[in-house]
Amino acid sequence: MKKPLIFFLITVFFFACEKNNLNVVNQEDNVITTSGNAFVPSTIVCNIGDTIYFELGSSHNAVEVSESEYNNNAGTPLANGFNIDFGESAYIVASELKTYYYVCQPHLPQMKGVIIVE
Ligand SMILES: [Cu+2]
Repeated sequence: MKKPLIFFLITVFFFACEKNNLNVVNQEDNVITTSGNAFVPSTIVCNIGDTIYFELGSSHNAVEVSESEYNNNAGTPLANGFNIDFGESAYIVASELKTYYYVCQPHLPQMKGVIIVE
């Protein structure tokens, strides 16, 4: 009687692994790099729970700001927002259903980006 249960658990385990791998593939698409004074891409649309990777050039940072700071080309960090330092490779998890606004502080007003979580 135990064999079907073990088979079931193994099947579930493999399906879980397969789903994980699919997520990893999606995550690899969510990579933000820098080129000149721009984030590439400057707009990312992702799903809640996705991981977003930043690979910043040495003269660029990525600081989350409020929507109004973003619209005013201002760089005051958002309280409890993400703050990725100059030249850093790091990631965030899009854990909130919202639009994340971020800027590169020394290259305002032109260097800005958004992450739209659907
Ligand atoms: Cu910059």
